[in-house]
Amino acid sequence: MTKRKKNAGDLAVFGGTPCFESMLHVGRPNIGNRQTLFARIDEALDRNRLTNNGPLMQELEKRFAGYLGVKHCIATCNATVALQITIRALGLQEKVIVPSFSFIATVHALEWLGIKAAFCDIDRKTHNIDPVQVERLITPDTTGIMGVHLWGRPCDIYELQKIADRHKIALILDASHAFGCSYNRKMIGRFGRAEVFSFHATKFINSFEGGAVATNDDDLAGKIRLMKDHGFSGMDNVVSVGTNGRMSEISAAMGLTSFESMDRIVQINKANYRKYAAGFESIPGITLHKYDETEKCNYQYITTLIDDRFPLERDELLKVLHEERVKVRRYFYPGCHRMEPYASMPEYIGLSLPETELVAERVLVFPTGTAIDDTVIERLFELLEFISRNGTAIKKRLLDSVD
Ligand code: T4K
Repeated sequence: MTKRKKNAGDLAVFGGTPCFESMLHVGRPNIGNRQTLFARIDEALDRNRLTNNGPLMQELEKRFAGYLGVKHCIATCNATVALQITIRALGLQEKVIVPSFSFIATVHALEWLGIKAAFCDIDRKTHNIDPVQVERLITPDTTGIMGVHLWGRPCDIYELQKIADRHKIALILDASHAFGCSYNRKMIGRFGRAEVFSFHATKFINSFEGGAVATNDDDLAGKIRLMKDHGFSGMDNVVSVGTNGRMSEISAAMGLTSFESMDRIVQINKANYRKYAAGFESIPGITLHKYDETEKCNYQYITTLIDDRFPLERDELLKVLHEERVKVRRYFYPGCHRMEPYASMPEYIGLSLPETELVAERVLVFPTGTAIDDTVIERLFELLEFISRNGTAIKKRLLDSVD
């Protein structure tokens, strides 16, 4: 770490030395026990079984299903393909209601299958799909609702399920952020027709690339298993349409090893979250998006909103922090409805989702995970306090540098 900053000119954005020697990342992978990982990879190599329903993948499915308390956990190559397969296996068509404030994969999965997204606004307090708005979007061609547990914070499953039941449509949940989280003391993975997890490298536990579908529906699970393997039912016997959604053995090795470190990772994430929470108390204009600590949480995202009390705009702060080697992210700006191809589609031109747009304009996600510790967070808060105190001078110099 470098010496303390005394005036605005010491900021890296104006030519000073960056605060951190190496970049701090939001999605820095948490690496589990390397010896265990290498031993598992060795076993796979010795067996000459690298993919296609291998024993490590089967072990992962069994252990994850047990942990989630769900009948079926079907491992996949990633969450995007898992969503596509699940949507297809459920027979969804025409129109599905989905929040615009999510990673673009949530919406692309629908569009890829020729299904129209009915973009729904969020609840500002939770950043999750707003059931009141969902109800208003239902039309005769609506076949499903896709909720997202954004940041690992469960969406309002109870209300969404009631709406789905009332209209006899499917509820499917994108739980990419929510492995290890609970809703009303029950693990996420048991709700709706199915829930989909991501184990991408940037997730708090990972399988390099990977995902899974969790469901209690035997029939649906059977369809998904077939579809993720080109519809093969045994050798030479294709019985349904399918794709390649398989999880490889090396991914399963990483997934299992990562899973075994989960408690330690969550402990670190939680400690980081509490340290951030205390720090943000003294920075007017940066508000931490809180987790419900009475539920199980993975604490993998440190999400904040920047408001007018902070002297810099969100994007100005992002620029200053990036130069200091703090790679904060403005997930999921500007909202899927404002990204291509959706922004140019006639049905979405002029679409206004005020809550989504407000949150997307203000959101800033900070680094956490096992690569971040108390010392780093303390240094980060010294920097944020410095920026907050010297905001007027910094803003003026930023504006001058644009002219
Ligand atoms: N639904 C939701 C709600 C999702 O959030 C996602 C994925 C999906 C569905 C689809 O899941 P998958 O099909 O991917 O399983 C990242 C991830 O790529 C993406 O998986 C994730 N959501 C999204 C929220 O975050 P980016 O564009 O931020 O990735 P990237 O490469 O900029 O990485 C983020 C940071 O992490 C960088 O600062 C660098 C660091 N990093 C990244 C990787 C991959 C590392 O330090 N090491 C690494 O190996 O999307």
